[in-house]
Amino acid sequence: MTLVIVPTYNERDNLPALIEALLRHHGVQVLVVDDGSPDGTGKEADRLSSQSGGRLQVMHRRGPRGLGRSYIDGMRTALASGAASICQMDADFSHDPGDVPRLAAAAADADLVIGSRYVAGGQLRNWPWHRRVLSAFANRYVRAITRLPVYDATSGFRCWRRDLLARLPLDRIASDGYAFQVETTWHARALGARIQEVPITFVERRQGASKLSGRVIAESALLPWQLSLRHRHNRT
Ligand SMILES: Nc1nc2c(ncn2[C@@H]2O[C@H](COP(=O)(O)OP(=O)(O)OP(=O)(O)O)[C@@H](O)[C@H]2O)c(=O)[nH]1
Ligand SMILES: [Mg+2]
Repeated sequence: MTLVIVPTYNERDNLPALIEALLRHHGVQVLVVDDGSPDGTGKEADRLSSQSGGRLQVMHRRGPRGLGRSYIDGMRTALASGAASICQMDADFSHDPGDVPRLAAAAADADLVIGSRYVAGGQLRNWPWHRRVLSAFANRYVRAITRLPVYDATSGFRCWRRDLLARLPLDRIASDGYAFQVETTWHARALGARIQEVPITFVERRQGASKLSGRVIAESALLPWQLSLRHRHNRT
């Protein structure tokens, strides 16, 4: 079974179509991790869950919100569920739910599969130029400093083989936005994981507003330096 973790904050209008598209795939289950969205995403998720025949679980988080914390809580629950592979994706249709079986299948020969915009065949659609520049720069920056052998380390569309995810030091991961993806990739490599990138087409969000903030960008700018310093001191 493949469990897809979908963190949500104000994604009510995207959620029904996303869940329908995901549950169309045999052997796929979904865990929505909602951070008390003011727009009622959590309630909508509960409604969809009640019609899902047990294939959609909903976690309602309280306290400070955050993408990284949501993923960590979701990953713990996912590991407890016994899923063989655990995927993560955004709720806004930037990631195509139709790609999930392809990513999950690639996890047969890799420990971490990253849906990548920056390998041959990867594409960006309808993204404004300033987002393209920021994302391309961020990935080159991360690769130059951390030497991670990955072209899209900030991608949030991934599938983990269960054994690798179980070995990640989840309680030591502190970063939140895009930096969370970089930090988990870093740990994967430190654990000797086989990391594979498969091309995806990333599309501008369908509905709702972006949550990209200055704080998220600042965190992402600092993290590669912290990781490479840790590495020099031989800690992972
Ligand atoms: N649980 C939770 N989910 C979040 C939070 N912030 C963003 N998300 C979700 O995480 C996914 C990816 O969000 P981001 O890529 O950071 O930002 P975004 O809002 O999608 O921004 P754009 O894609 O640039 O429009 C989406 O499904 C969001 O709803 C948060 O604090 N908590
Ligand atoms: Mg998005």
